[in-house]
Amino acid sequence: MADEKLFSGAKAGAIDLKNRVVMAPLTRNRARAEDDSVHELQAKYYAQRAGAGLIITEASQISPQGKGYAWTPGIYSEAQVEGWKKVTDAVHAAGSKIVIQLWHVGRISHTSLQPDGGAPVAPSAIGAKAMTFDGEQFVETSDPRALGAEEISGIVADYRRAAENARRAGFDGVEVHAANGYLIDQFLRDESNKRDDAYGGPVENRVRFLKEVMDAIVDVWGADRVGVRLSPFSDVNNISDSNPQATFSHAVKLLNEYGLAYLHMVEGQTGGPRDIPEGGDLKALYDLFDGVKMGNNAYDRNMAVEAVETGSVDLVAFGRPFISNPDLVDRLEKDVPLNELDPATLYGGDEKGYTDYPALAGEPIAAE
Ligand code: 8OZ
Repeated sequence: MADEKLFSGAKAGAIDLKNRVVMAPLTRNRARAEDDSVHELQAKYYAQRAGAGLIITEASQISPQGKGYAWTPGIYSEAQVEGWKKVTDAVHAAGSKIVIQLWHVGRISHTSLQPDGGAPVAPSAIGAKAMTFDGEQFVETSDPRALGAEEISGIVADYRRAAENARRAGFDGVEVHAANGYLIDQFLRDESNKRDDAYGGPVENRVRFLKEVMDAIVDVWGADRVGVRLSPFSDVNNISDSNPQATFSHAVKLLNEYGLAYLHMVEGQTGGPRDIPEGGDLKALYDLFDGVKMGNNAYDRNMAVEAVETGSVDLVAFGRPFISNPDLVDRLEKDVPLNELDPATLYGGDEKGYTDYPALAGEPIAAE
């Protein structure tokens, strides 16, 4: 075993990790079309990747309204809980820990994906002009309607129910998806949140929705089994803010109060360059958080080893490399080449490009 700290055990709140390599949340669009549930295929996929110290599932909608793409899984129905139980059992049997990423897409949706074909919801009626996939083609997101103040408590209740469902499904904790231009991020940023009530205006108000969601989820799980993902300097899904440093300083200070399992940051552009825009200071944001820091975005082995060694982060989440390398941790430890990713099989489909990437010759994949 390599003796770098990256491969040593750690704790993320109450969750014991055998190493500091995390499988990042990765949308793969292979849930069952009829009920957005996962099944044996996903159990096999995640268990194959149980070399990770922690697995974060693909983003999973907390309600039918929270859905924005075809074939993403949910965590609001009994069938979905039953399906996720197969996944958590398989991952635990293969020796890792797994948390589910709780997701509401807000305005990043299309009427064809919404209950009764209605408009997606958002803090304000401002369209993202982003793209989504409706099951047949890529389409522009539909213009949203602004949430009524009285509807917001209902969405918080949906997060609570999803958190409770996650417990029943056997997860080790949950990650709140507050990144990448989805609903919580839409509330945080002043471009997408023009509300004039208690949820909009100054940043103290724009963080209120995040706080209410966190309060509900922490009440279910205890703070030490809850993580949060932010992407302060990403404009993915056409999100923007006039002063992300100020907005996210406020958000991180709020999150720091809970004593969470971890804070997970997308460093730079989601899935793109790691550059931080002028006026942005990622380290200053990390420094506002006293707990476990998880970094993500385009890390390679050397960067990850160094980041953990120097303490700039405690855990490193790998995304795409985990898709094509089920035995990623083994390969990183041995410092051997990685399999290439096949972009054609990223979203949707079956076992091809999902559970058929090979481990190193002669090495078993974790689950086999
Ligand atoms: C890629 C495709 C669809 C959704 C995210 C959940 O960006 C996603 C996502 C990624 O956080």
